[in-house]
Amino acid sequence: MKIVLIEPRSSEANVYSKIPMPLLGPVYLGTILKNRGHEVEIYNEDIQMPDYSKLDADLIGISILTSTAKRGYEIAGKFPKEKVIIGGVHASLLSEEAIRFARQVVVGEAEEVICDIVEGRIQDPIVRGRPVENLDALPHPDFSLIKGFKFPSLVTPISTSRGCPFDCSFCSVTKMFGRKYRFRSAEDVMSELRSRDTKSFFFCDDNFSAHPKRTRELLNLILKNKIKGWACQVRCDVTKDGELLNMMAQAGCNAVCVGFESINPKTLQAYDKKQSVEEIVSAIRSFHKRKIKVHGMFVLGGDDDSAKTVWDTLRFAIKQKIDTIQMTILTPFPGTKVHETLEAQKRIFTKDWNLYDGQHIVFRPKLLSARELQLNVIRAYLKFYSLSRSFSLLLKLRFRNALLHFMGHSIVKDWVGRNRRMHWLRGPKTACG
Ligand code: B12
Ligand code: SF4
Repeated sequence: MKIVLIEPRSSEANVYSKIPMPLLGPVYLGTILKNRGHEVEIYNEDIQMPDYSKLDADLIGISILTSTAKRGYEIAGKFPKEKVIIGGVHASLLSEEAIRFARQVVVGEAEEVICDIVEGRIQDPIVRGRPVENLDALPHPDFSLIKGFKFPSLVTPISTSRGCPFDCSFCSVTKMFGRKYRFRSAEDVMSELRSRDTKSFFFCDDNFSAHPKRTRELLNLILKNKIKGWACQVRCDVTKDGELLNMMAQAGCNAVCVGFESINPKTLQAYDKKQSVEEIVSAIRSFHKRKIKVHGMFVLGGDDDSAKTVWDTLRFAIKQKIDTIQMTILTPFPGTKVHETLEAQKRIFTKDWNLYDGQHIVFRPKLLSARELQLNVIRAYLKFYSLSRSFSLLLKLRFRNALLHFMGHSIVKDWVGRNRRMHWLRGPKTACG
């Protein structure tokens, strides 16, 4: 059978758009189907746009996040419904919506059901996937299936675990992958790392150091195999284990993405983040001491956040010398606690999923208007990524940070250009309208 899997582009450039990184879901599924003898092509629209007038296949599989859902439904509309299946985080959380555009929708992880669906043994419209218990049993994702994906790639994503025991109120991960951590063995991860033609790796696990013993084993192997230049996502609490942190630095970790979320203690509590501002400060110092760059991610717009919180966050980021930041506006993704609360309080004013990308405000905050929060976040962002700060980094010969700041500047400027009129703050829209 000929199968085409598609990852839709997001409606607007986001902070990461300059470094196209595919979601692993379609690549895992494509690899399984290829190994089964099917003919598979994967399109990531940010990497290569398919020519839809010529594209034909027996089955089209579309992977959607909330921010790419509308585009995904638009793509689905180009094909007869009986050829289309949809999966991914958004489809899993709102399967009743997604099924209007497809013959079948998969809720959750799809590796264990995909062949049965494609080969017609499962025919239910909404199919419950199953969490993969033995992640080592999965094939290594074959990126050559992605049209236009160049080797050596700039960065290759790799996943070594699934699930997260925390349950932060704004996050979709636990609803999608469950609260139980599942891990690949260090050996299996290492054999994947060794096989890749790439300049760097991004461990896209939600928490790379969730299982310190396994992480140590993996770091030892990475050290032995001299794999250099990688980044990962961690929580602040990793820095409490100085020895593990030393190993990460020695094993070539050059940057970490950390969900600091807020410097307002009340907001940290409301998000159920289970970390304090003191822990954030100490974590940044510990990373920097070991020359690991910090990408700090903040979520603004909790009920205790005011305009002052936005500017306090900016001052904090500059004072603590965080290398790069992402100032996301709280987004009530379907299925999250934040969504339930804001929906019950009738504070969500648009369900235009294109706006659910963390950069557009879609609900009424408590202590300031939606417009004020939006403007303050963008202005603070512009200050952080200002040209003067970028040039000053350049003069200090901090080339990597200077480059990222220039990129940040151009992305925020583009955003301002496109959103100057703040059209979505004027009238409500529906999910698919
Ligand atoms: C790597 C990553 C990124 C990368 C690359 C993302 C990309 N290409 O879109 C970067 C850093 C660029 C990024 C950016 C963003 N991200 Co992100 N990201 C991730 C992360 C950490 C891993 C993704 C991954 O590969 N997972 C592992 C694979 C195996 O899972 P999967 O792709 O979901 O696939 C499985 C199922 O969904 C299903 N499936 C998937 N596709 C299909 C298709 C078919 C046909 C079928 C049947 C089944 C199916 O089966 C797969 C195998 O089990 C996830 C968190 C997570 N744990 O998933 C967040 C996550 C996906 N991101 C999220 C968000 C919000 C964003 C941003 C909007 C904001 C931000 N954080 O900056 C942007 C927007 C990106 C965009 N495309 O518009 C949210 C999405 C929430 C939602 N409801 O949509 C997540 C879940 C994180 C979270 N904390 O909630 N992200
Ligand atoms: S934000 Fe991070 S720690 Fe919190 S639930 Fe999501 S993945 Fe887990």
